[in-house]
Amino acid sequence: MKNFKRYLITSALPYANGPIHIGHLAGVYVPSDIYTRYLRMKGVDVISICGSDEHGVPITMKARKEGVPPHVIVDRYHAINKKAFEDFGISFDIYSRTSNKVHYDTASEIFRTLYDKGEFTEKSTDQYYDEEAGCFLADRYITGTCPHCGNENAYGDQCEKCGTSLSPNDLINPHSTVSGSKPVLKETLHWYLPLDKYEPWLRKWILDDHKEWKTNVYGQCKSWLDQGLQPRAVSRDLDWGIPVPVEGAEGKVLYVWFDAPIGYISATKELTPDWEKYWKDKDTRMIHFIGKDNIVFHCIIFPAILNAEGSFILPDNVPANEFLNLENDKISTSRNWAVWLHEYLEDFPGKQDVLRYTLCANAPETKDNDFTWKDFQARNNNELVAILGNFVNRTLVLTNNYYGGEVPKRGVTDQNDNNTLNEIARLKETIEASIEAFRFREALKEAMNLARLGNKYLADAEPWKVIKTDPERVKTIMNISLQITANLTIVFEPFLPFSMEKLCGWINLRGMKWNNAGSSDLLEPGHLINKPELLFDKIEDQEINTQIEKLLLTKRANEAAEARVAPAKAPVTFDDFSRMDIRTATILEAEKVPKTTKLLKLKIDTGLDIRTIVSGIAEHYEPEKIIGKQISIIANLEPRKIKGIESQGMILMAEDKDGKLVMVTPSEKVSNGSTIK
Ligand code: B3M
Ligand code: ZN
Repeated sequence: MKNFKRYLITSALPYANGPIHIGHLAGVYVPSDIYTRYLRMKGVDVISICGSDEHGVPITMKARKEGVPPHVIVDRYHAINKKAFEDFGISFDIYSRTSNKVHYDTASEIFRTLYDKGEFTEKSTDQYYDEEAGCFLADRYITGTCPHCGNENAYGDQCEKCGTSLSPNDLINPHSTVSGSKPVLKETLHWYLPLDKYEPWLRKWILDDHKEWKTNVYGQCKSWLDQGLQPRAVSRDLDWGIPVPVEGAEGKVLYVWFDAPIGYISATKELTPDWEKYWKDKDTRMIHFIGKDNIVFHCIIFPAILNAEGSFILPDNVPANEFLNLENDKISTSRNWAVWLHEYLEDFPGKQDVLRYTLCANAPETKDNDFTWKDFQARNNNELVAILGNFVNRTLVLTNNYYGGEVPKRGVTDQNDNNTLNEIARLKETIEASIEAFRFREALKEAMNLARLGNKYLADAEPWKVIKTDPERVKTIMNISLQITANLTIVFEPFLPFSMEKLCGWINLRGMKWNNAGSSDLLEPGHLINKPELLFDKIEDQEINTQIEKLLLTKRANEAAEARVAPAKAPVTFDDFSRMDIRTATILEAEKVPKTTKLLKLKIDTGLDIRTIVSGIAEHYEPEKIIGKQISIIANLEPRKIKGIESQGMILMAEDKDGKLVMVTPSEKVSNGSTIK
């Protein structure tokens, strides 16, 4: 790799429309912070940039929902999120916001440069307009019926029921969520970035020159490029955002994905007057930390903008992560299915590192991953407490007991001592290589292996026994254990900054650099250490159960909110009910009724007889998969001819709010013909 003079680390600017949760931390901010802290310890010139993304429809939607102006929303969440990052030790050099003047100026200037160079194309299209509210409607502000599944609440950009992505013109019976009225099509002019024009350049820059990018990132870029890039509108009809800085663009603002990445530049300007050396010198290595949903914007659109502008560097790597799920379900703000950072801190005060550790150990680096509270507890109790905490504690307590806290001198070393000392140096190299490759899970595992090494060393050397027979030997053992401890403070600092800060205080060791790691002489003989406390505490089942119950309550509340059950029917008498002969039966044969889509012809054993029933379940069950299934039927329903076949009864099905049909099957096998009452 090229030798770079400095690093510019950016982390996706979170929308200031809600608080930060563990998915954000695991996907973007913990990895970017590990990497930044590591680079700082290496002593290289590095800055870490982040801030709030305060424009775009996500913000105006939230404001409309609460009935307040958008600035109220962004002020609130900017403050909350800035604090959450600080609380968790995410050590940005600046946490800026895209509503700042310097950002307005920077984004406008870049737009204007591209405009003056003739890099945009202009195009008029018909877009939905709300005549009652007097505004054009962003895709998310239009709902209507999905042409694919009939869902009446599909959005202009996507049907959340069947997952199809839509454009507003696809919706049947569209209406505006702003006023409820039926929108009309109206012509509007926008500026487009002709991505198709940059395609050959992007292909070379990514597919040839950046083969080292993570597979998930490279693969997504390749698939975008292979599909062919289209011109992309970089302006919107919206009343919240940065005005398009050209004549005749009243009421139009920059598309949020045009201005947001420029926020990295504006924030750097705000941070330092020396900003140009980070952005305009080819010796700067720029790295974007993002989640997978932001790949196209950071790998294709933003580079195309930077390239068109001409004076800026491009990212050298974009180590995007996949998504983190929570207890086997997608994290969702609207369903409150998340662990919010501020709530975590209330429930687990002082335990930021435990969360950082769990999220890194389980980071969705190559595929989506799951956070569970049980795993969180296990990582804490079995790894942080039992391995790292235990080793450090034994070492420091014994040093205090035997030598009044004074580091003893290492004497003659044996084979095991030498192997252990060599292993310290080797592990430092391994950890470093993993961090450099953005494989933080692996790096963390290797760091923990250093603590494991320490435990094994102590267990084999048994200083607590040897002290009685050979006190000289124990000095060597404790010296080596202390050197391991000192090394731990360095290699764990990027991952567990709060705990390592404490540990550094206990062993009185400050100002270590990354390259001090691997050394066996970090603590000089005679150096004084302090009295330790416990580095980590056990987390009890009770605390974990509280969290699991909290999620269970959320799940129930969501289910209740989502359930739209059919209204109750008029009461019937017991007599009415008992006139129905409901029984168990088993399906013997099943086949599609020719020339129909919904009907299956079933031959069933009712215990009374073998008979034929025609049932409208063909869209829900494949005939060959239901043979042998036990079902419930109404046995005395008057026979009916359906498509020329006599149907002798009806099978009972449960139908949910979405029209999904499932068979009502006895919970255990019973003999056919058993009555249901
Ligand atoms: N705010 C999207 C997101 O939070 C967006 C990132 C901008 S990075 C320049 O996922
Ligand atoms: Zn649909």
